[in-house]
Amino acid sequence: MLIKLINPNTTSAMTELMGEAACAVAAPGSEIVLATSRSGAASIEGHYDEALSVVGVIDEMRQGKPADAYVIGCFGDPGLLAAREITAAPVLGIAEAAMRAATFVATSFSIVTTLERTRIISEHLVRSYGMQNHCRRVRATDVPVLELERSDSKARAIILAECEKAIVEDHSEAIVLGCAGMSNLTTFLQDRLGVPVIDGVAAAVKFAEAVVGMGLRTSKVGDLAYPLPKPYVGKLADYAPSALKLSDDRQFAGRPAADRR
Ligand code: 2AL
Repeated sequence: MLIKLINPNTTSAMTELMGEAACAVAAPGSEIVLATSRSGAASIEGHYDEALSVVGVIDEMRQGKPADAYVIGCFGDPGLLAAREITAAPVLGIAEAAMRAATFVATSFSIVTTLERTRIISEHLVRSYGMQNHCRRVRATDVPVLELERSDSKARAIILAECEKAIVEDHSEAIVLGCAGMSNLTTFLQDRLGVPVIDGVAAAVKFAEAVVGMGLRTSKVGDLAYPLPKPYVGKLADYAPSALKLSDDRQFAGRPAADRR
């Protein structure tokens, strides 16, 4: 099974970090293909960064061999529903996957994320995924995304302290890591906190394996149907649905991956 893990930001070191988290949990038959967006922001820390990252995600989905499943490796899940529209292969976002995984092992969780401004983005996601009954609080650390990449950074200690507060003050029973750049912190934090710590990259890869293994494909009835053909103009002319070359994918819609070999 081929799972394409797309980093919507343009920092390839972060893609490598995510790749390690993905490969650590992937089943022996899963091949993880890493892709770093070639256009957009070095880190995604706001609505603007997020909106503009979607084109890079679509580009990576159009590149190379079609995958059995796609994972969008940024905690805002940028472009998740748009990505689901253009393929019948399952597409998973790390925020949704992490929150759903948390509900299997705890009745409540807190999300510990990066900058204060990204807290609001996570709060939107909590509501859109219907997680209000489970998410006690979203906590920002004010650690910038790229700070997570620096070996001399105090980020680990700051994140650990925020997680400790989540357990004591929010009475949360699990921690959801609110950034793909935190995917190497799971063991470090879990060992010190004594509660489940969920990295969305690992969760999304495992859920992708499960969904593909069940022979499920994205529904093409309703809002996730292929985009309607129509002209696109200007800089986005190449993104007109008719230019997306979805035909190979389209003929497999609704059929299990196993039937395609
Ligand atoms: C993220 C993430 O996961 N990658 C990125 O560039 N920004 N999310 C976040 N909350 O900071």
